[in-house]
Amino acid sequence: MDGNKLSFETEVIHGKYFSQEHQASLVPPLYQTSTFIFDTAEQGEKRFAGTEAGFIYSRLGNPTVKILEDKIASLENGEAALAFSSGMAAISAALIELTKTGDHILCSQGIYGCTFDLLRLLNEKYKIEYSFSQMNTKEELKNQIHTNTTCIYIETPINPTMMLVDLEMVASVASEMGIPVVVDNTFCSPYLQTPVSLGCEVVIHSATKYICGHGDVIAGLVVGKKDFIKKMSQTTQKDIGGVISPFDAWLLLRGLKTLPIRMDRHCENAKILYEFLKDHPKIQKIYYPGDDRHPGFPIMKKQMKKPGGMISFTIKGTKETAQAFMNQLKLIKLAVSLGDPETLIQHPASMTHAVIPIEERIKMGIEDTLLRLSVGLEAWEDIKADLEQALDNI
Ligand code: LCS
Repeated sequence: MDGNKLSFETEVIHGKYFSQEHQASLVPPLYQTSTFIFDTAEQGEKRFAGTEAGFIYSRLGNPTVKILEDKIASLENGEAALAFSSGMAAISAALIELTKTGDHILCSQGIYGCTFDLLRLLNEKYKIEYSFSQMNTKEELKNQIHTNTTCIYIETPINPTMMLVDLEMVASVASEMGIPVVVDNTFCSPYLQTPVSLGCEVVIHSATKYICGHGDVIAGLVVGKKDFIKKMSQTTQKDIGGVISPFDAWLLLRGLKTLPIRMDRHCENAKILYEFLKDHPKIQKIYYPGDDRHPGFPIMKKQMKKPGGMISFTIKGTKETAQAFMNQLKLIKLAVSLGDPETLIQHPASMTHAVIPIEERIKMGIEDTLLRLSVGLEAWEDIKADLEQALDNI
């Protein structure tokens, strides 16, 4: 603990919640209301004019949602945050805020399928350009930044290939050129990685995943500087309107309290399962940031607290072999999403990344035999036994 800053494990429980403002309720209350009553017409006028603080209407702000936003801003070492109805609502609001017709977005060599589709949509409708970069060195990065680049967009680890990007390196190049770096921190959660501390300006989450942690909410978050967040709250959030419901914010506040202990368990289980899978004769390649043969291993050591709970691997054989393996699983659930208590497996080429044209998909390393495992919180022995029996049966 330094100064007044609480340790992460304490902050997820106590941080940014002031019970005296809420009838001494131990748990942040759920303000399940669409609108707020003004004392007078003049007060309503002042609230709309921004000359008096206070809630107006839940698309413009809600006390339960505000507690979540303040908490996530603090956990990410950011200044402010906004909560959205999905990760995609968060990403689209941030990208629309940062770009206009003719601008260029430089992306990591691999992004979630719907984020790719969003870039395509922005390109087709608004002529916003995009391209991909491995971002391996400063020189490579500098060469791929154009004069019209207004945003660098990164997933690290990349979904689903688990490749890593050196955030400090990218941020140092970008800041020299005055370009904001946006990081999708979904695979890490703020417990494993805080991009703002490495010089990145904007952090995004699909809060649907580890932040919720229970597989029962779709939600998104954006963290950034106060001015940026304020501007988004008055434009791309208010007017496009992809706000979170107070109940979902309440569920996220509940889930957040156990984020560190859940992440520790996800990471512990993943490490054990990686050890089992890495030399299995039916597995061709394995992608796990904790693997010391993984190209991103030194980056993982530098910027992540632990390697995370996600493992991808290719099965020897064909797409059909990979599907046959999935069909043999009994405990592990065949489902997209990640970060849930249940171990989930999915086939990116035909599921989460199916919208990406095959040439691009191959460049991103998404082969037809690639599977992505979101390691859950069950006893590792049971997850391992299920993987083992399914591998034996193909
Ligand atoms: N960013 C990343 C890295 C994601 O993996 C996802 C969803 C999103 C953003 C979008 O968030 P959402 O709107 O769904 O809250 N990823 C999914 C996946 O890998 N499987 O199912 C959804």
